[in-house]
Amino acid sequence: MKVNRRKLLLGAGAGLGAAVMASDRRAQAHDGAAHSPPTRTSKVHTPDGWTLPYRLRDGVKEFHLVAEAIEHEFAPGSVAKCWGYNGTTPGPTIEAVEGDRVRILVTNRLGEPTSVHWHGLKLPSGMDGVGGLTQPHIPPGETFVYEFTLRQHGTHMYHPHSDEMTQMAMGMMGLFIIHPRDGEPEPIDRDYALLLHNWALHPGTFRPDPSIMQDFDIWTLNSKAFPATAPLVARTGERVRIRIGNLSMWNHPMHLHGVQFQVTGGDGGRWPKSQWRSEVTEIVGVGQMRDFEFVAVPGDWAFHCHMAHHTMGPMGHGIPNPIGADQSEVEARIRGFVPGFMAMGEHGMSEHQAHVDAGHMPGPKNTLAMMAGKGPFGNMEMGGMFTIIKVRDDIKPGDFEDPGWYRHPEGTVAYKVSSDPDFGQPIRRGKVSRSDSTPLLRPQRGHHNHH
Ligand SMILES: [Cu+2]
Repeated sequence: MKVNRRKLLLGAGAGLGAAVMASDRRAQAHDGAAHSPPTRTSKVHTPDGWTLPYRLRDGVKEFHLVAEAIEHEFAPGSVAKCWGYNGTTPGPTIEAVEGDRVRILVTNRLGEPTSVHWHGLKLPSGMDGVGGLTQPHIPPGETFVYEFTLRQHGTHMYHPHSDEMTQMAMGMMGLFIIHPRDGEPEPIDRDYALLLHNWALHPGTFRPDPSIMQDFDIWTLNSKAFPATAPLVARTGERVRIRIGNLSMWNHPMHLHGVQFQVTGGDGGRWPKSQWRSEVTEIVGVGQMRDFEFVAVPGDWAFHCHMAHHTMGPMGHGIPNPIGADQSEVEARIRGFVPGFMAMGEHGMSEHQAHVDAGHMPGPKNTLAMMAGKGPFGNMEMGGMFTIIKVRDDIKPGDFEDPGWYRHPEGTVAYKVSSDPDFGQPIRRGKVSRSDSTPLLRPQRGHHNHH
């Protein structure tokens, strides 16, 4: 029976059969019985996420997505009411194999209509999920069925095409990964998938603001902000792939330390080997996908967006640039009416974290520190779209547990040779500004600093 159905579907002259089957499928979609037990094909590891199990019904892989409101934690201290699929943002990763026929039920448990667009997939126009254009929007409470055959492989995505701005801003998105039928050109030992996103969760509020166009303040990998992002673990010598999709509203130059990776695929699926190229930073544009591959070398390697504001937690916008400004007088005056006020930023922003750590700055409720992340050598002063690739010699296959901090071989860590700012005979050109320099180099001055 399975064979017949498949033949009907794939056969050329299946007109009548297809019509009969269409009604058959509708009936099946409505009856919850006669399922095979859920199966999980998970070759890809979605850090901080998961792969959606499917049920095999008459040779079709059947997935069920539920669009719904959820509670989500970006990192400890920052919780929000978001929208997602099956309880999470991003929604679960859908994995299947080239040639599979998939049926995806979508139940709408939101308060407004939705639809799902299968971003990058080749499919019949009526399965493309554009509400109003290719199908009616799915009203609240209803379940629609999408069904198509996968005729490609690579890294793809899914997201709503109904009130898209709001629903994506609230977290509705997921990865759709199709494995090649005939294997990989280079065998992959660790296959990771990350979805880039941005959020406008104003400090002290609990719902992302969908009206924001540029002033996003939380930048995430799989909806987690560093230091809450899971590390990507690998064993020395393993071939690692990181698939990256971008459903945020900014382009992200993703930068990997320690190795040159090869870009092996993009929006159009996997690229022929002759088109692979070595990079250390690759822009993943809005709505794009890229596949990075490299052979793991031991260490703790930063992997992050290179837009410096995207590796930050929420910060106050529109503040004057304090770098180089002596704020001691102003600070004393403001303290007169705001006890505990602390001016900062004179020497750069890194003192910010030190103040937060010292308890000087409790900050507003429900937000993240602007710069966070503790490393074995102190504060990392990073947040947002940042994680760590942790490569060790003794990681077992299939082990994704955080192995802790890297133990550097002796003599391989940068070290101190002097505490004197005037140390050595550095070669300089131009004029050195004393006002922004380390305080030890400054002319001594009292509390009242008149010009
Ligand atoms: Cu970025």
